[in-house]
Amino acid sequence: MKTLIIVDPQYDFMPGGSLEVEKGDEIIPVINSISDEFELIVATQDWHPDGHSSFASSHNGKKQFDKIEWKGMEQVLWPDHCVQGSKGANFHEALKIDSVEAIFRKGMNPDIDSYSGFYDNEHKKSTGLSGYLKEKKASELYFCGLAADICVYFTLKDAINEGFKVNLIENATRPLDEGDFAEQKKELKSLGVNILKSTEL
Ligand code: VGL
Ligand code: ZN
Repeated sequence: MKTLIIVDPQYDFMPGGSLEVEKGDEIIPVINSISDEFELIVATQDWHPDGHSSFASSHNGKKQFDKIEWKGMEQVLWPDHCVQGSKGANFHEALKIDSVEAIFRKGMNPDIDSYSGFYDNEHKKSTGLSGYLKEKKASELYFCGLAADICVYFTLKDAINEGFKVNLIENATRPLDEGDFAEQKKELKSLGVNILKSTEL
């Protein structure tokens, strides 16, 4: 079953948001234009408590985008973003959500970040997305959303490891860092990810 997964289409990742992705809002009309192609549509939502450990503001003397060692892993310190119940955590209002069947939230544990829509960054806790997709017999997954080089990238890698057929709609995603994303696309292709445009669906 052809399934669309929309990663974190939230205001804080849009221009003007606290962790804005350049031209991030341009993906919204593209996603709206392709939703009829899919039998199942789900979304993920970054959903942090106030004072989350991934926020620079939670660490004395640290600046936004500093990197620290946290629980044995490298952690980028982000601006406060997608705080539960805040405007920035909401989906872009122009996104057609009537056909989104389920929303998988992530990043609620204050001590651990969660880029992927499937697992936290320690790979300890599942969001339930994989089991949901398998129960729905959703074998062919198409991904879009923000940010291409962070949450979309880690979601794609987990999707491959979970055994799904993985596609990335490249004009329905935007990266924080174009250079990082260019490298990641090479890696993803070598792992079997099909990268296509929305017009090729
Ligand atoms: C994201 C950084 C921190 C994302 C979420 O959705 O790409 N990036 N939290
Ligand atoms: Zn986050």
